[in-house]
Formats: sequence, structure tokens, C-alpha cells
Amino acid sequence: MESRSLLQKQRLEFKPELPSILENLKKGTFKPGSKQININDQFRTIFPHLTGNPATLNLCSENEQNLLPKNVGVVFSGGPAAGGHNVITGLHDALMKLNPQSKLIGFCNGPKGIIDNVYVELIKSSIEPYRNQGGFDMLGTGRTKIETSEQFQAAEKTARLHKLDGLVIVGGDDSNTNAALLAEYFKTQNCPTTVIGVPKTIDGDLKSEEVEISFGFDSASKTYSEGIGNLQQDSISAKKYYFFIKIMGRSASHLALECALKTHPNMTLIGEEIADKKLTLAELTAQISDMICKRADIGKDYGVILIPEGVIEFIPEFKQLIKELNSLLSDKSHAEKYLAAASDKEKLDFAKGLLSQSSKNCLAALPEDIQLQLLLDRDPHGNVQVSKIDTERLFIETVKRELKKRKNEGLYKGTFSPQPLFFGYEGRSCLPSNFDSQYCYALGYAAALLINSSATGYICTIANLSKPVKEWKIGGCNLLALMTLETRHGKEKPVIKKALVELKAKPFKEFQLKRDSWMMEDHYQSPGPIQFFGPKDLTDSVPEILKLERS
Ligand code: FBP
Repeated sequence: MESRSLLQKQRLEFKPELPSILENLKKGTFKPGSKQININDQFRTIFPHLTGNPATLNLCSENEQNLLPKNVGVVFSGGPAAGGHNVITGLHDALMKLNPQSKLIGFCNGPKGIIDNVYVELIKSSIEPYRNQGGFDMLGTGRTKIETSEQFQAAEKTARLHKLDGLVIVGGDDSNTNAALLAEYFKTQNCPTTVIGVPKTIDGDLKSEEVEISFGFDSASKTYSEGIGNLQQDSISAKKYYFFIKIMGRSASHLALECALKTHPNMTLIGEEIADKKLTLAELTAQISDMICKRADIGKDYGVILIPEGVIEFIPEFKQLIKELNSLLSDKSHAEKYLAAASDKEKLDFAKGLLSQSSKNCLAALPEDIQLQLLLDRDPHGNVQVSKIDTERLFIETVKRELKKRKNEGLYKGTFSPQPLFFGYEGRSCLPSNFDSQYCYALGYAAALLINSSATGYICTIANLSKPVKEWKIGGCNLLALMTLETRHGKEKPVIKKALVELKAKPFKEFQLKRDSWMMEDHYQSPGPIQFFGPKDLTDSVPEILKLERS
């Protein structure tokens, strides 16, 4: 076994609790739920087989059945998220309970492993060292998108070679879009492999009425909140720094909102609210500066500000700029010329030459390194790589300029010492919280049962997550129920709709109610590290947004 700390060894012994419905697996049967889905007509042409399937499936307990062994493949896709290993241990344990002759193989380093048929057989001894452990290192992960006809053919070849009854794709919105396309393709080719998705992403943006939350969100938000709580204590003790903390989470601000509800910082920007109010960079800078000035007036030259990493995509002038840059970089001939430019300066000049005047002005007003970060290559799904844009430094720069101006006008008398921080990757592979360990273990069982019932093009769902584990309900949701049409790389594509922060929903309302008092009065809370031992309300706590949404 690879090296494990004392705590990691203790975690190997943790036994995730199982929902009551999973106690006798052989009795488990899926029945169609009553929900209807409105399917976009264009989807009927793209997904002729999946459109006919029920929108939801619910696990019920019926007569015990004798089940045939299954060959199942599993792959991690996209960024790591705590709990992924338990999806595999759950899948393995459930398959063995259903029929010990079943076989599980894991494809390595993401979807590329399926295309290139790079795999490992997952047997009891190979999965044991990963129970309740963080990361995706059992298999590795990657962001390759299965999109060309050669890649689809290669995936089919691999599925047939291993006589796979089912393939489980553990991924976020883009990876589950891929799962739907693959499920449809296999059906078209009469390939018997069914495809099942598992909702993974720390971002929390893969959710719907049926998918209550994605796994990894709880552990990531707890990890960041520990750090935020510590910085707040530092801030109120040393009384000299403003911490500008960028919080990972791609476009959606769920993680920043969750951390704010857990820790009560002085200010938290919410991208979705910025878009709704059409707030410009200048207006946001003024808001932050106003708070700093008011706090300085009562002798407070310190504080904590949370900035969601995707905020830049919601500021109107940047939204337009990014749209123009995306279409510019998706044009093959432009992209080639851009890549051929010898220096960063030439790259910038080339891009500026193709932008509208307003976008050119917006880009030119930024520090040069941030200009270049905006021009970075898109990820394979066409997303701007927001984790690589130093938004926290951008705000520090604009606020610094504004405070200098106010000081010259006699409107600000404080001292401004900012510290930029980024909480990101450290939250993706931490030891999973009890919530994520148990949720993922149950998701693995759900995937095994869906494959056993030959369902395809479904994402595993678990309902009642804010209730005790025993009361969780297992199901599947037709991936088409989560899809919409979006422009990617300049073309309309079916994609899973990113779930953004709902400004009318309870979590944001709760934050809105409290934030004014947090701004001036320092109601800092330190949630501390993820707890694995002790009272259940500490060890088994669920995300605040889940509690508020589902109560
Ligand atoms: P997934 O959507 O694949 O789960 O990844 C989420 C995420 O961690 C985002 O929060 C972040 O913006 C991005 O991945 C970073 O990607 P990379 O690992 O390629 O730097």
C-alpha cells in the first residue's frame, strides 16, 4: 500500500452508512417516475433513442432476483473532486453483492483512457487502499472530450473488446454531456454497453430538481471555509490586512456563497447578482472602496473579501469581451495566426486588432498579465480558464487606484494593505467529508443498479440528501432533462445547462439578509477543519445551501 498518514489510515476504516433502500440490493428495481420532460425538438434529431426514455427512474424494493454477472467500466473525467474513490468502491461493492462473478475495469487518465483502451482491472485488493481517500489517483483523470467520429468509434471498439454491459462516467456538466452523446451513439451502433453519469464537480453547478448537489462541493467548501475562518482571525488580530480571496468554482458563485454562509466575511461578490444588476468593473470597485472607507472611519483597516473565480464573466463589459475573444479563437484561421505570433505583445496586438472598440478599450485598461490570461487557450469544452485569471489582483489594482484618488480628495484616511489569495486546487482532492464519502458510496451503488436494469443515458440521483442517510432515495434522471443548446467553439451544441446561483432562492436571500451586518460588524465565524470524529452534527453536516434549498 502506498504511504498513508495516521488520519488517512483511520479513514480507511470508516464504513459509509447505506440508505435503507440499498440494504437488499437484489430486491432493487427501477420504476419510471411520474415527471414528464419537455424535450427541445432539436434534441429529438440528435438523441432519437434517449428521447423515448422515461425522464426519471426511482428505485423500489420488489421480489429478490438472481442476477447475471456484469462487466462494467468506470472513468473519472475533468477536475478532481473529493469522494470520487468512494464512487468506485461503492460501484465495486454493489457489483460484487449483485453477482461476485462481475468484473470492474477502470479507464486511466480520463476519457482518453477509453479511446486508447488504457485500463486497469479493479479488484478488491486494488481498491481497498482508496476507501474514503481524497483525489482521483486510483485511475487519474483528464479533460479529453470524445467528439470526433474516430473517437466515438474507438470508444465503441473498447466497449466491445471488454464486453462492457455498462460504462460509468464520473464527471461534471461537460463530461455528462459526453455521457449522453456516447449513450446515444452506442444505441445507434447496436452496441449493448449502457452509459451512466455520476454528478461530480466542486463547482456545484451540475444540479437540478433531481440532482440535489454534485459530490465534492461539500468537501471543497469546508476546506476553503477553514482557510477563510483562519484568515478572518488573522485579519482581526493583526488588524492590518485586507485579504482578497478568489474562490474556485468556474462560472457559478455557489462555492463563494456557501463559504460566505459558513464564515460571514465582510464582503462577497456574487457573479449572478452582478450580471442581474449589470454592475461594471468601476461600480464594483466603488462598492469595495466604499466599504473600505467606511471601515477606516471606525478604525478598521482590515477585512476579508471573497471573489468567485468566474466573476469576470458576469461583468457586462468583460462578458462582451470574452464573447468576442471566444469567437475569435474558435475561428481556425484567426487562431492559427494568433498562435503563430512570436511574442505575447504580438499576440495581444493581433487580438486587439479584431475586437470591437469597446472591447478593445476594456482589454487595454487591464494590467498586461491579466490581458494575456484572458487570451489563454480555452479548455477542450470551449470554456475560458477562469482559474488562471488573477481576478483578486485585478480588484486589488482597481481599488488601490480608487483609494488613492479618494485620499487625494480627502475622502479616505486609512491605510490599505491588500493580500491576494486563491483557494482552488487544495479543495478538490482533500480527504472527503463524511457527507461526500457517504454520498459517493451510495452513488456507486446507484450506478451499479442502473446498469443492472439496462438503463442508459441517465445520471445517478440521490434525493433527501439533507435528511439522515437511511432516508436517502435512489434514482436516475434522463440526461436530456438537464440539457439545453449553447454556442461552443462558435457552434450550437447540446450541453448540460450550468446551474447558476438563483437570486430568488433561499440561500441567496439568506445571504442578502445578513451581509450588511457582516460588512461593518465583523461577525466572523471559524468553522475549522473538516471533522471526522465527534458529534454527528459536526461530522455529518451538509452544505448550507442544500439545507436552505431543501428545508
Ligand atoms: P470540473 O468541472 O471538471 O469538475 O472542474 C472544476 C474546476 O475545479 C473549476 O472549479 C476550475 O475552474 C477548473 O476545474 C480548473 O481546471 P484545471 O484543472 O484544468 O486547471
